[in-house]
Order: sequence, then C-alpha cells, then structure tokens
Amino acid sequence: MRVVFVGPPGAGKGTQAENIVAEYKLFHLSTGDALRAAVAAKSPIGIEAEKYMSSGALVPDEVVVGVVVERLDEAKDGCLLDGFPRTIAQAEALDKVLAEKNAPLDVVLELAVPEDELFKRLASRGRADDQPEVIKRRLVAYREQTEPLVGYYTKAGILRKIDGLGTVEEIYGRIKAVLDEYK
Ligand code: B4P
Repeated sequence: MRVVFVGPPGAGKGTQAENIVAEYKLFHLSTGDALRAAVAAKSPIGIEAEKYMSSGALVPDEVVVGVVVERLDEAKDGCLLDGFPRTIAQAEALDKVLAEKNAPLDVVLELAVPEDELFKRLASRGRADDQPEVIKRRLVAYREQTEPLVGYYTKAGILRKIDGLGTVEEIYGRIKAVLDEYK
C-alpha cells in the first residue's frame, strides 16, 4: 500500500502517521522530519533548508525531491509519505519515479482542519517554526502551493478527505476505515 498524507501545517499528519505505520507496517517518510534531521546535522542540505523552514516557506522542490528519491528504495513493502508532495511539481516528480518502479500511489489522505484550530495546536506545540508570524506564512504557503494537490489527486481519482477534528483516536478510526479498503 502506497499512501500520501496531505494537510495544512499542524493538521496532525505526524501524529497520525505513527499509528498508521505501526499498524500497516509501512515505511514512513516524513520530509519535515528528514529536513529537521538535516538541519540538526548541519549538512549542506540542512543549511540550505533551514533558511526556508525558519521563515515558514517551503524548501525548494529540487532539494526535497532529492531527499525523497534517495530513500524511496527503502519502501519495498509500501510507504506512507507524510508531508510530501507539497507542490504540483513534487507530485509530478513523484508520479514519474513511481511509474518507473511500476508502483503507483493507492490513496491520498487529505487531513482537513480549520485554521483557528491549527493556530491553537501549533501555538501549544511551540517548535521553532511555530511562532504566530511563521505559522501565518506556513498557512499561506499551504493555500497557495499545496492545496492545488487536492484537485490534482481528485482528478486522479485517489483523494480521500478525512475530518481532522476530534481526538487523536477518533481521527485514527476514520483513517483506518479508509485504509482498510486498500489492504
Ligand atoms: P512538517 O514537519 O510536515 O510539519 P507540520 O505540517 O507542521 O505538522 P503535522 O501536520 O505533521 O502536525 P503534527 O502531527 O506535528 O513541516 C515542517 C516544515 O518543513 C514546512 O513548513 C516546510 O518548510 C518543510 N517541508 C516539509 N516537507 C516539505 C516538502 N515536501 N516541500 C517543501 N518543504 C517541506 O501536529 C501538530 C500539533 O497538533 C502537535 O502538537 C500535536 O500534538 C497536536 N495534535 C495533533 N492531533 C491533534 C488532535 N486531534 N487534537 C488536538 N491536538 C492535536
């Protein structure tokens, strides 16, 4: 099963991903985690990525696509791509790589949460990029660059919308009901 997780910053992708990969035995690739690890290691990619992440902007496509392509070979028995793709260009690059492997995506989960709730969640988390001004820029980046993916994957017939309001357990139940159709 190859699954993509799309949703605004703070929607709970990372939170839900933990349960999903444990239950469905999927390789978990979070570009946010991978980029934060690169920043912590002060690698060339990390030094480049930090400039964008700290301001709330998306990291350039060529940097992120490189990070993902390098690791997709580890995903032989299925994967959960968490926070990737985030632009149409990333989605097209992913389609191309997966077509070469004859391993297309099965389903794209859109985790939908209203903006006022996102602010509350991110403010209480308090990560370096969770300052109010940075959150605002991340939400604009989501609306302008990532939300078009909803249309892209709806057209492809693989988008499923999940209500992201409620307890972590309630939301996981909704996700599980969808993923069980693809087992
Ligand atoms: P990510 O690491 O992907 O983070 P995120 O979108 O902020 O969070 P997520 O949705 O995973 O929320 P979480 O579960 O943590 O991205 C960070 C940055 O990396 C981006 O801004 C960008 O710069 C860069 N980046 C990453 N991928 C990229 C790409 N493909 N292209 C370019 N740039 C890229 O939950 C948030 C909080 O809510 C937590 O505190 C959690 O405990 C809480 N929460 C979760 N579920 C809840 C619930 N049901 N009720 C109440 N609180 C809940």
